[in-house]
Amino acid sequence: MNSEHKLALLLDSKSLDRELVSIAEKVSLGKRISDEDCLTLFDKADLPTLGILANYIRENKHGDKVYFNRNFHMEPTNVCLYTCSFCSYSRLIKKRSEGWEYSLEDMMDIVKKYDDQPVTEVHIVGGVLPQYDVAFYSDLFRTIKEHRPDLHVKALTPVEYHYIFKKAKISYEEGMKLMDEAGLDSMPGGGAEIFHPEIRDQIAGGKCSGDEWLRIHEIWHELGRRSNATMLYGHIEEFRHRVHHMSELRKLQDKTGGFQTFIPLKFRNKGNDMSHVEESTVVEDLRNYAISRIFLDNFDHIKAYWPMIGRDTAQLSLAFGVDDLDGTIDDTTKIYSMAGSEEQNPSLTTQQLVQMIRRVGRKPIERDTLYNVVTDFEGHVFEDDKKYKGYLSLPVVGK
Ligand code: V47
Ligand code: SF4
Repeated sequence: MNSEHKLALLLDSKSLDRELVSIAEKVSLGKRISDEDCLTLFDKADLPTLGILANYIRENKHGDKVYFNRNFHMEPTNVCLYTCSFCSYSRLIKKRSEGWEYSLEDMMDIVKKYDDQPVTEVHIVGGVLPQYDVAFYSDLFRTIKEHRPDLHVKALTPVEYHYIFKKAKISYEEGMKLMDEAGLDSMPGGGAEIFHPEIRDQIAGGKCSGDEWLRIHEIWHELGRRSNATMLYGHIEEFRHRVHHMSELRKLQDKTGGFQTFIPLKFRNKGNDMSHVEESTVVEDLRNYAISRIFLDNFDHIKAYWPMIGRDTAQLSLAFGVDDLDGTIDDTTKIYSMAGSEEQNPSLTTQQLVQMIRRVGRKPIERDTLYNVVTDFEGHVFEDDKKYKGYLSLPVVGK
């Protein structure tokens, strides 16, 4: 049964809550749901219902395609001036000696390690420290581009940009223009956490506000460039805060169209000041993916960051609105393993990622950062595919 038939059955159902029927009707007609509808989904909708709605939208947009890219991460430092209570990764400036602080040369040594590998993107993010300023990052972006012009530099978030522009006494507009000229290609989605001040003031350690985060993305989009957006969920926020967060993103996207992907990030509670806060369940994680797919009608992609949630949940998420699994990665990020993520040493080869997608009946597509197709793996045979043979004919999860 395809996703359209399932939605038709849902609409016919006599037992479905009336408010949910009205939301399902909007979805079937391709109409936008309101903030109130979104809260109703969080409050009332069970996982199977959400799966039918989200999968219908996901398959209309992307069919069976699942995107991933080949990237590596670089983290200049894990020492940070800020004190976000969910962060397991940063070392306070007082404990500086326990952390790392790379120079431009150290960073370039990392870039050069990938010289003979077909990676298309470097993802750069880390702690905030005074020596990592406008001059440092401009030099870094320029040097990377001189060394490897085709490598897409996806770097830093409004958290760093707000800090370095303030320190340099330049406006956001001037600052983002300088970054553009230095070689920045796009911005990752981090630092968003939860925009609502009721929550942000408690967890975000004094870093940029929700409005400042949104404004820096807006300016970047006005320069004709693209970025991603995240939401750190499953801690002390309520559903209404998630709705507010996604609603702010949807409004900005209506204005600029510059966001590519929404990435819900599940809060992990190991080794941070919020270890007493229980983590969300897998059911809640899947509900959250599905609701974001239904609500964010103007976002092309919903990404599940597999190192954080693990491979099994990542596979499941593909039936709940997700169409992107981030990258092959290469054990180069410590942000999540230190917070207790499923994957302690996240690393998957292209073949493993392709098989992971095929095993749930979807079609793997390697993309670049801007979603141009690099390789369509349709019909592609790897040398030792035989061991996966039994799985390749399985129907798509949920079909
Ligand atoms: O902003 C930190 C999150 C983010 C924890 O744009 C935590 O393609 C859960 O934004 N539990 C940074 N999350 C990472 C990020 C990202 C990741 C992958 C792809 C992209 C993209 C962006 O990590 C931070 C924060 O929200 N984070 N600590 C934690 N304990
Ligand atoms: Fe610093 Fe980022 Fe950690 Fe906050 S989340 S303490 S800004 S490294």
